Amino acid sequence: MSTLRGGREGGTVEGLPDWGRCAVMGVVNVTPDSFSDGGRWFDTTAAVKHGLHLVTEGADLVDVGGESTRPGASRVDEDEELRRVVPVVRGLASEGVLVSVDTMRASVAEQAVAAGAVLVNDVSGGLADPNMVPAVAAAGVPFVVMHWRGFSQDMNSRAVYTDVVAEVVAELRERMDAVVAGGVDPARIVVDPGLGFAKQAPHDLTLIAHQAELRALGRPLLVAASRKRFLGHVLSGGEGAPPPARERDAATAAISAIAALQGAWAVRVHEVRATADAVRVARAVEGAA
Ligand code: PMM
Repeated sequence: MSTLRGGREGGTVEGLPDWGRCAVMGVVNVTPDSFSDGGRWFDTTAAVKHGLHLVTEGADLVDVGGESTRPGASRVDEDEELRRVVPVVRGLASEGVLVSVDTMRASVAEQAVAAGAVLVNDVSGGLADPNMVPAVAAAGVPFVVMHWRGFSQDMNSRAVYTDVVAEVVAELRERMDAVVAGGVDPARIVVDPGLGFAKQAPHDLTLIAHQAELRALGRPLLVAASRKRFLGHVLSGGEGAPPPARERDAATAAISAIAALQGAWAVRVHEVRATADAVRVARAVEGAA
């Protein structure tokens, strides 16, 4: 019997297509300082063009964000976040792209949905803004609930676990319950372990190795490993300087294949082409099992 835990079990999310394999979410960070691609798409026209390019490379969804969440980052002003995000969402949605909005603010989520976004991706899982859960419930759109322990400025100090898998699962379950109690349709919830958020490299790797336990939460899983610190750590062997973020795309594609084979619903990546290939290969292997 096969030991593969197939992607078809990744589940479906009410309100979004079933792609029949792990979906690919391409990232457009409209920020001057994002963790891995900051400054490159900090202009509406360039950002829309980049999002369209990611679709041609194989992205099923494009995630648009205007606030950097790299470790140590301070918060962006609400007006500035709206100014960055909404026109890019509108531009991509008007071209028929399925757009997700990456924000911790209810106002940004609401205006992005009004501009055509079909999914709200909140790295705080609704904790940063008390108006977020009611806004998502009212909008009736899918919602990504990520594991989060606090804002980026001091999140590294919160990377303390006795059993990272059990604690992340328990904290995510708590958030899922709160989000459902707040009126969000459980069929529209996606969960995400929040790789790199209040986590050190060994925590991230352990969570990937134990993806089946996260899937036991019973909702589709989003895995967002792209270019993150733990990959730099793996590539440098923990010694010497890690390769820069933009040289971590092959490592990212490796995680995409692993996540897809373990049944992730979607992977969120900056460089789409290699991951689009990786998830198709994973699906083919799974089909042959
Ligand atoms: N990571 C980043 C931004 N948004 N969204 C979800 N759902 N999960 C993540 O892990 C996540 C995210 C930070 O990465 P970036 O600044 O390099 O895009």
